[in-house]
Amino acid sequence: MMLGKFSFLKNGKSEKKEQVFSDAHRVPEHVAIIMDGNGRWAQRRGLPRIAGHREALKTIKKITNEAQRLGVKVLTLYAFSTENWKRPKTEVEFLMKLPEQFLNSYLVELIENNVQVRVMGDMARIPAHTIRAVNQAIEKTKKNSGLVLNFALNYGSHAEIVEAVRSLVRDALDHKIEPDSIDEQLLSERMLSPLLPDPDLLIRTGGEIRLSNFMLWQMAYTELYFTEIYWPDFSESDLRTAIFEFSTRQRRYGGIKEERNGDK
Ligand code: V0D
Repeated sequence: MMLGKFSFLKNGKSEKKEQVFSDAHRVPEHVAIIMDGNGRWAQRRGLPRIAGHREALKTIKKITNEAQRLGVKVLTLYAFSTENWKRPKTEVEFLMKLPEQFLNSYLVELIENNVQVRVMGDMARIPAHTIRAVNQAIEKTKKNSGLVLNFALNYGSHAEIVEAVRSLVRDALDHKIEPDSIDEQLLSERMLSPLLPDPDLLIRTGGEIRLSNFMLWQMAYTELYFTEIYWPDFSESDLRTAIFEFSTRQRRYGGIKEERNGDK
């Protein structure tokens, strides 16, 4: 039954598309992606690593469109980690031009598609030209009500948690909060993603099977999906496969919940 429901997606027949969207629990609300394998994709073709990063931008655009089409509400993409500064200076400089390249190519279309661009991470070390481009995109799309396209930029989960704790301790020392009032909710609110739901599905491309300091707090209950496919090769149908796999896991969980709780 579910296979049927998803197989029509491949031919994109719109009459049945409705059914999937009305069955919202089968589509993850928030998908997070670790877009790995770009350098290896390029090297395998005898190209410099940066050619892979450039190709990665096209994949972001394709996957953003498909995610929106499928009814995903938030797409978080791991663009640059706090550990990525260890890469050669020339590669880092190239990477810092990618937000501008991406936005020059696609911002107009993102605006037309009602996408909201957001960024989470420590902007302190990001070059001014990059920040300018990113802020402009955030500003120009902030009133949009469609898919939230959230880039993790100079992001690290441990640093995020440390910052959240510091801000709570400051408030406690200022007698703004009681130490005993600190709970999961309060800590969540000090994270960099306070207004977003936690990711339902994490996809990591490129064959590594680890989280690499990505949204550790937020991913306590996230379904994890790993694929060998390099990010530049990751296609719309690969996204549908990942979401289909997610929906089968959800369905099993739902079954147990149904037995226990009746309705929900
Ligand atoms: C390189 C693969 C989009 C992973 C994707 C500065 C690494 C391509 C952005 C981007 C990067 C960021 C913010 C924004 C719009 C676009 C990006 C970086 C790297 C690091 F508002 N791709 N991308 N940023 N890569």
